[in-house]
Amino acid sequence: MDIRNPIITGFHPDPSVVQVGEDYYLANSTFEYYPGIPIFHSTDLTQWELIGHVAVREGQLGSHEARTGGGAWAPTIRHHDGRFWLVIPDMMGGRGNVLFTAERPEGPWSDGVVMDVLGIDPDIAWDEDGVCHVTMSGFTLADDGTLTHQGITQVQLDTQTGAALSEPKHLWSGTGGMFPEAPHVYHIGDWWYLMIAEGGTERGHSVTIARGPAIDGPFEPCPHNPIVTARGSDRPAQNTGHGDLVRTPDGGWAMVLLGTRPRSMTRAFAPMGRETFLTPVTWQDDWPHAEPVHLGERHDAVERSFTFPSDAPAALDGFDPEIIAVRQFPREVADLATRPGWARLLGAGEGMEAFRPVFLGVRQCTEGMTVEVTLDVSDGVGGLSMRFDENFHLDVEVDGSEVTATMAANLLRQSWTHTRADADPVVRLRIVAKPAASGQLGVTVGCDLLRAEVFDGGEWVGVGRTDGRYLSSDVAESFTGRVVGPYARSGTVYVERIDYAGRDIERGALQEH
Ligand code: 6LW
Repeated sequence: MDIRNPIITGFHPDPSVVQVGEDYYLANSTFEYYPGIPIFHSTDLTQWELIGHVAVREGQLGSHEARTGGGAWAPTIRHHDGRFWLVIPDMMGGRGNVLFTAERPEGPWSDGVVMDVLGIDPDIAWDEDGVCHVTMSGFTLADDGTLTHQGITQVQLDTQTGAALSEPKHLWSGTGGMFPEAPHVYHIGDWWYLMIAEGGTERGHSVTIARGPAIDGPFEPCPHNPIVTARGSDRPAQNTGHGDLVRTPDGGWAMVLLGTRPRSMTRAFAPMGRETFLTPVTWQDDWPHAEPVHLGERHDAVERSFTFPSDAPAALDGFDPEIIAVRQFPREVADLATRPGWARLLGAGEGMEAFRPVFLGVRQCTEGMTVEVTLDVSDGVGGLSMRFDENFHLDVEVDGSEVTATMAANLLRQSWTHTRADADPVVRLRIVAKPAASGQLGVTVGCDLLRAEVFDGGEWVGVGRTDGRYLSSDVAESFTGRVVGPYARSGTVYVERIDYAGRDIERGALQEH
């Protein structure tokens, strides 16, 4: 298999995959962003196309109120009884663990049933008698509100009501790594397998597996656990773990899993957060062996233009399905009807520090990139932002002739201003991420160099520049990745277009730095 990892680029963590005939469908977590839970389609496991989302309506997820780090976490997608099933933890302000179903993978998906389980990362599977089992990273809740981790637990489920039909049963706690989570159960040959992630989703991440005679065990661990990890290695793909097994088109096996592409000499900073990778799996003595996850050669340039309304066939209310918004749907952020060809943003008095900013973004999906926006700021103040969350963002904002770039890294903040020579209310702004070499900014820049620029007097003028390490999942301690796009602070800001141009760096260059 010619694998060009990551198979799905930009922040797309916690992948789960299902095969139906010759088709594959894959789901990811989306946290506080809408539309929620993308569904991708492939016929070869390497080329994926976004075909829909599970959460496109109010009420399906609680992401409107999701706290930072919360929202739609790790899904499991399965096909059973002629239908698609997806279970997901909707955390920290969300609904809890929710079960969705759909006749077709692109949707529409159901409103969702909240399952009476206490845990995260639910898996859904049916035993030989058709009994539904939900397996999760389980918790118990004490009277004083304390949650205690219980390892991997399982209950039988009434799929109509979401009621648990049995007490949680402890199945396994892994091999001793922290956070045993992301369980999936499979019936392969004579065995039931329980595959999990452990070690935490950072550099210690791994996949381990156990097998037993029945869906609820007892499980014996694989003698060569972990079957996947990048820990202790200097591989360009790190954090590898949180996998789901699948048959390949030629009858073999593979695993989809999350990983990162961290940069710097120490591979310490991941600008795009966790992305989706693929690695081949072989079997020996009824145990799986996975290959270490390779980054692969990936030099295809990405060029995308987003206009309003979108001409994408699956456009959501006129918005390209790749456009995402924070704790609200793009349609709640922008109005496409007022001025044909423009998205209208109404500022609410706050910029990107807002819990629910007036912002539309696309994921950074290449190691180097330029995102440019064209805005009309005649009646408002707004700009372009590269966001991790409300505490970590780089903004370039226009207020009349003043252009201000601000890097916010939690409690640290630095601003630069530039006075425009041009008084044109239609203004072009861009943020450039350039995988950097030592010596830029006068210091060693180990991740990438971020530049915020305005088109002024016929040329691009730098407003501010900063070290991309501040906008990495490691520093922001974030489950997501960089998302870039226009926002409004106050008044009316019109957006004409968002242009993304990017490419990955040569692998040789990555080794060098
Ligand atoms: C996911 C869990 C995890 O549910 O992070 O660190 C959560 N581990 O597996 C969000 O990706």
